[in-house]
Amino acid sequence: MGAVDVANKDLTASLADKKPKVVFVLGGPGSGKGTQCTNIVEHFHYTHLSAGDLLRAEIKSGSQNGTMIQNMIKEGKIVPSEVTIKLLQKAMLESGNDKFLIDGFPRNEENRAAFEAVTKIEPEFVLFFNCPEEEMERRLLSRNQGREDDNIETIRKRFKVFLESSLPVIEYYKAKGKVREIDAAKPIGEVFEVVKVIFTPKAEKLYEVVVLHIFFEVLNTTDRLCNATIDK
Ligand code: UP5
Ligand code: MG
Repeated sequence: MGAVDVANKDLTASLADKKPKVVFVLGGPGSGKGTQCTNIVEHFHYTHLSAGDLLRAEIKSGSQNGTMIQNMIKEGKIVPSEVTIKLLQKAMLESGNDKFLIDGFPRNEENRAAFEAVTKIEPEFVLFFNCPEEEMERRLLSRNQGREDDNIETIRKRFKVFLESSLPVIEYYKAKGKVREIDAAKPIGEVFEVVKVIFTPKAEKLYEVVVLHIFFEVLNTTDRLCNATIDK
């Protein structure tokens, strides 16, 4: 066994010890994955790992894979699973947290199967931001963050890859009852209201219902007492 294999095995073993909770955040380019992940982190204390951001950081770091990654991103193509999975594993281990939003991954069936096989982690659920292409295109063309893939030619390629390769992953998890689909065409705040309900623990939701019920009971009783006093 080579030194690289040993290092990979160590990564996997240490991650398995952590038993992390993972939510995959999927949706087309510009559907709002990153924007909503930032909100979720603030409210629910997850660690946000954007596979795209990790790959872009890898380019910047001058790693030996940098040029290959850069070329693939420019073409809207999917970077080989082993590269992305290693970056995700490393980021998960380095974080002190055990709750992760994995944004923009898995992007194809091979990504999905490789992640589960290597890490032995199954997502708790999959958040799917569903947004029409015209809206996503409008958002990407007005983003202005200097991303090399935010030009109309690459955007069209990214849409094609999403439809052909990434949607089947969402269908796979749908068949397992794991997909929470959200209408992502709405304004940011409205989308987050729906997201919030999905992340709020059941016990907390029940508590809110009980509190509301008690509140209305008290209101009713007060109303009845007032009416009774007036009648007297
Ligand atoms: N915005 C957001 N929500 C809005 C709303 N509700 N209403 C109005 N505007 C809204 O949002 C995009 C823009 O829209 C922003 O300006 C925002 O303010 C506005 P953002 O939250 O950034 O959308 P997001 O879905 O994150 O878009 P992004 O472009 O990041 O998605 P991609 O999936 O295309 O990009 P990613 O970085 O994940 O991947 C880039 C490339 O890396 C891929 O094409 C691929 O080549 C490579 N890659 C891999 O090979 N493997 C991987 O696993 C991951 C990436
Ligand atoms: Mg993003």
